[in-house]
Amino acid sequence: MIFKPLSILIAFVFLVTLSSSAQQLLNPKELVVSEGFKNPIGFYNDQPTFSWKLPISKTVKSQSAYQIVVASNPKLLPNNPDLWNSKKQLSNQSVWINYGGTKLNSRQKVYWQVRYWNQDDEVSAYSEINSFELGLLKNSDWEAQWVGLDTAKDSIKGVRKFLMHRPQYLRKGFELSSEVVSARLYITAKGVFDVHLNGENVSDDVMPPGWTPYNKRIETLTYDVTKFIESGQNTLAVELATGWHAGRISRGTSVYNNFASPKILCQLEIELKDGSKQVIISDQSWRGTTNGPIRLASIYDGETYDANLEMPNWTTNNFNDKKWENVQVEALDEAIKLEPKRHKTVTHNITLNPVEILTKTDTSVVYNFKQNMLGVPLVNVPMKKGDTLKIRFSEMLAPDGSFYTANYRSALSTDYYVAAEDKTITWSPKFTFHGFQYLELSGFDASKVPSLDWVKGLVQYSNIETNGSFTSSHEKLNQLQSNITWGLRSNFFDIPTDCPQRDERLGWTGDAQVISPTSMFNLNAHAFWTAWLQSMRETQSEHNDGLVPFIIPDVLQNKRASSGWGDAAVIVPWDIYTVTGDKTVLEENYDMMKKWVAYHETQAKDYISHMNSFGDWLQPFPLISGKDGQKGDTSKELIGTAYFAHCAHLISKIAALLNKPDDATTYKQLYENVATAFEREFFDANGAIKNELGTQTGYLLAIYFNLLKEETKQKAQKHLLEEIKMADYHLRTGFLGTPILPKVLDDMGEINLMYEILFKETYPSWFYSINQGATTMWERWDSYSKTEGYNPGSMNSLNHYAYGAVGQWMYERIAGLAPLEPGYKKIRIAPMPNMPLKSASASTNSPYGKVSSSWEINNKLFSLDVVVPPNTSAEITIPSGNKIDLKVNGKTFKNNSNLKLINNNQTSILILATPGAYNFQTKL
Ligand code: RAM
Repeated sequence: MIFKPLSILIAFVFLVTLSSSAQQLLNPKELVVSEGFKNPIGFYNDQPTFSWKLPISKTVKSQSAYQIVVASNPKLLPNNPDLWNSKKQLSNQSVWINYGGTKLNSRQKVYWQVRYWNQDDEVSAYSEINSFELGLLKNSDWEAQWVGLDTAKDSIKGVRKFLMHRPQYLRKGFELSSEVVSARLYITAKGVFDVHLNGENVSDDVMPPGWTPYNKRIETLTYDVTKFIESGQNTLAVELATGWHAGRISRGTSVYNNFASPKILCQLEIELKDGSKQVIISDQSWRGTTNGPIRLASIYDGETYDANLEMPNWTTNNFNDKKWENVQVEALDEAIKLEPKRHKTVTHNITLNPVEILTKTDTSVVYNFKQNMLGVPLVNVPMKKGDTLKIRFSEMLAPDGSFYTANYRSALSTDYYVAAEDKTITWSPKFTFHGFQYLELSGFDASKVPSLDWVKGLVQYSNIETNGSFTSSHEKLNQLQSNITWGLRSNFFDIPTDCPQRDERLGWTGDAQVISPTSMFNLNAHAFWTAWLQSMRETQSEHNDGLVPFIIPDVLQNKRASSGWGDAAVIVPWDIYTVTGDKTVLEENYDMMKKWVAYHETQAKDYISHMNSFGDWLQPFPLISGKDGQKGDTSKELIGTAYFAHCAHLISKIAALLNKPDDATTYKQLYENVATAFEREFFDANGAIKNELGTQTGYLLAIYFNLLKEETKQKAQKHLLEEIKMADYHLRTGFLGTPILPKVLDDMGEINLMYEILFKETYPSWFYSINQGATTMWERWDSYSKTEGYNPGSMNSLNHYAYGAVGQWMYERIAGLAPLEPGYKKIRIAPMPNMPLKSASASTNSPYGKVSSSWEINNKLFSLDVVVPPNTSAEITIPSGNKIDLKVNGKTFKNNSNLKLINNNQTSILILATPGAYNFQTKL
């Protein structure tokens, strides 16, 4: 009897919960701040934006309103947000909403939640509470000082007489009187570091803090170290090497001083149980030595480790540093900003095992990983006391099987390990990296037979998640996609680089400019690019005339720019905006863009550019011989003028988006003036290039950048086709022409031709390199051949991503997936099936969720699967004029609330789709 009313009550509560949860919309998910950060600590941005995704649900098509609540304590949410309450905002925007609350401060932890209203004005539950915690935002937040040993005085002279600083070991003991509630370690270096607390590795970060223009800004890292610290005695220990800061890669120009001894800056802030706070800083009380096991470490030249000099327990309390030296101290410099790192650090993300052992002699062995990569080896090798293991790297072997390193040029790229005992050693270098597919070991215990498990390849790149995938029925096209992806992985080492292996590895802007759209399909590289753009702005600020050097960070310091390279200042932000819809990247870089175009103006006379240029870099079969031939046959005047006009055009569009109507008019006018001059100077009435050599790239730039009157353009298109025919339907394009060739041919309706060029097997073509064994993109179309070996050109990398820019077209048109409105608010699904493909499919994570397009042809039946995420819409083009036969999810197509026919002609059907998953089928 007693239980009865209770069980009725329980049943009632259950029913109420059930019915209310049946009505309640699913809450928003995948909350992020700014460029995709999930619950970050040490966050860089005190004016973040907020983004979330709507759930996939029948009742949620779009958002009609949202509410964000932000508080300093999770207990205040959702009803008492003390920092910001956006209130209900009627808006379909679910991404990049600007924070509009109270000013936030360094170290502050901020909690937030969001809810939305759907298309029927039904409200969701609030999302889970997310948070972000700011890092140290200003130099004045630092009590610590730069500390380190004077390593310049004991350094040795390395390649080209550059100083090689001995790596340093620095430590500090401290005592805590009470237990720890929470602890944050804020740390950075003029150099690269690895930090330990009480014998534990604090993080897996590789070579932090990464590479910025160090004379302007050094990034800082924040680690939650609560679990590493205990009451009583503790030890903080740091390994430090030159990295990019004073290493040979810095080239020792005045800004990047080769004599500057590396230093660390760290501040450990601890909250104790007794309510007090204790701060341990880098200061004169630290001790250091250079007599540790890492003897030398250089990005280009490799690392040397001597196990005889190991210092057991040096990172723990159990060590006496009496014989170590006092450190030198340096005050902070107001001119060098310390700012939290604004993108992910490099980490070890993939482990590769070698696939075969190629050559064995008594003293050496060569391993093949069958994949070119950037990384370091992890060796597990039997050694004899006193012997030195030597590890060399190579991208390909010479046709006779010999180990080839000449294309590394002056980069020695060799690691050494000196054994202290007879035993199997386990070791990996820490402050260098290599680009390689083959690895040679020598100096191991010759009595042992080398085996595959002696080595592994630890693949390292900025810890960016994979964002998309592309696959098809064609093996070589899939290999090309794989090569593109590996090209990206191998060149996203904190900054976008040209190559990972030779004495370069620099932030070449032209390469970046052409690859950014493809990179965004494959990797979640939003923050990666915006971080590098900050470095670009800082570098440009050193030049009063708006010059953007062709390498960022600018180690050359030669005050030179190049058209097609510096234009990254305008094109990369635009590309990132197109893919993300995040206007922040346009706002942040707007002044830089204008200054760059102002620089264009200084290099032009009567709107014709005379800017220096690398031209259509590495165009095959140049008519000009010698070194100048590397720039291809398209004149620098034509290229410079084309980019001048294009950048002015982009700025006019960006100005309109940013509500700057006057600028929009001014830059549109400038674009038109330059375009008119361009046509007058370079094109005759028949649409042929005049005064200069006619090239594929010359026509491509004119057409793609919209620089010709309509009638001239149509004629120019014919000349382009002739150029292609004269090249026997092969590429005659270098770094600048290649990425736009597919887009132009596509716009011209020349899909068959583009497929023909893309599927060519002979030189120069994408598949040619695959036929020669490529597993990454190459710098030259013929960087290597199975019979001839390496191209003898001194500049010849097998891991250069520029020609991978075709990846964008593979996603957009082969599989058929593209943003129609910025950030995929509206999506274009328009696959272009063609011989020899039977199927292709791609997906990518848009800011609104996963979007995909996947088609197949079977028995003349075309089938297309698409996924359109919530809060977007899609225009879907079915490549068949046969509306009668069109089936959707197995049923004959009819207009309904989800799908509407908007056009139908002889070759295609155009349908507007609301969010959902659909299958379309039609006869071809
Ligand atoms: C090479 C670089 C890069 C290119 C420049 C012009 O040295 O590798 O790819 O942009 O030259």
